[in-house]
Amino acid sequence: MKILVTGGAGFIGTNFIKYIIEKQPAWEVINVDKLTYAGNLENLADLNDQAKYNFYRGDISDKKFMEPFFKQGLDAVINFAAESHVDRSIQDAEPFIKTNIMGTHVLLELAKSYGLNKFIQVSTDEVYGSLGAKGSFNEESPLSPNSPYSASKASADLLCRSYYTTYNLPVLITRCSNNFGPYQFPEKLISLIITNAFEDKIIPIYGDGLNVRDWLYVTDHCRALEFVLLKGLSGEVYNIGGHNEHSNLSLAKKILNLLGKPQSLIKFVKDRPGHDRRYAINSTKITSELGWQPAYTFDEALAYTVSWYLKHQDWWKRITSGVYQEYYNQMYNMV
Ligand code: NAD
Ligand code: TDX
Repeated sequence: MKILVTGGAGFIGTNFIKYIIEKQPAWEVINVDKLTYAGNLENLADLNDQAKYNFYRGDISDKKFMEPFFKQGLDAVINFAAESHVDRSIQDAEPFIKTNIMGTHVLLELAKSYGLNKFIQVSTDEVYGSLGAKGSFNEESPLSPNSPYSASKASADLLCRSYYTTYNLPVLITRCSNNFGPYQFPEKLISLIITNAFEDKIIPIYGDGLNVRDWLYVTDHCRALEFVLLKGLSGEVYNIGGHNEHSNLSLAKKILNLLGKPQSLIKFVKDRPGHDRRYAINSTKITSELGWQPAYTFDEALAYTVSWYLKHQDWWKRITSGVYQEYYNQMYNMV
């Protein structure tokens, strides 16, 4: 198999490439990443001497740049490349439209022109919008995105759907719940709590802290994508989740306990505009049809993640200086 992974220098892409190279050593993996603020090649430095792994810096929305990869023949594309942070999309939606929608369109067009066996669009539960206190999202739930980020991901999903229906392109869409684990950029809740708490900085909790997210360890997401790659059916959507619902406040308290830090670090700040109240994923389909289920419990994966960040302080300290710091200061000024 020869696979093109886009956005492979980001959080989930990094974990996926490391996972798949170990699990499927015969596969050839091409990683194309623009290396935005969220892409970090240092994550994959240990793969540089692997003959079957190659990295190219480029933008998925640049058709000329992307064309040769498709022209030379691919078995599959796994499209992780995206602008992924909701708060950034609220500040400026434009890069989200360009990469998440127009970039996906370029990949679909090239796949249509040159052919392949599978096009996996890595999407998110956020496209379904927000839930009340009960219920969960299944694959038939209506798309009802509330942020520019989720609207851009939903748009890409609809383009993918149309390329399957209209051109019979073998597109599969996955919609996963919130991921956590090593290499997550410390702007997302769990990595932010760990890194801030470690430095005794405040933990900003939006609104009343009772918004609920359904968490999945990143390696379980990567395994699910491997299942979809090997066994998934064209035109299908697969939800991915591990039934781990936690309010943001209870999660912050849990992590502070793990780190032995005081709860007084928690600070309630101005709510995120359009903040989705609750996500919960029904993943019965991928479990019953493809045989996937999570391998890690939430507590063991969280404890491992906390210890990973403690062991890899150089990694996140390099990130939290510079560009990210500017963005972070801007966020605090919004409070
Ligand atoms: P991330 O922000 O950590 O990484 C995104 C990567 O894409 C970065 O390496 C970045 O450099 C690259 N990129 C951005 N624009 C690009 C472009 N135009 N061309 C090429 N590369 C580009 O994101 P992540 O958390 O790893 O998410 C990966 C994918 O999974 C995204 O599509 C996201 O929507 C989806 N997803 C994420 C989560 C989550 O909890 N993080 C959950 C469900 C789905
Ligand atoms: O400082 C914070 N304080 C806070 O209370 C941050 C960064 C977040 N939050 C809240 C907002 C959400 O309710 O925590 C929750 C999680 O926030 P994020 O980590 O920003 O994730 P979310 O908005 O849920 O989106 C994530 O999951 C789905 C990823 O960023 C998306 O890429 C993915 O599609």
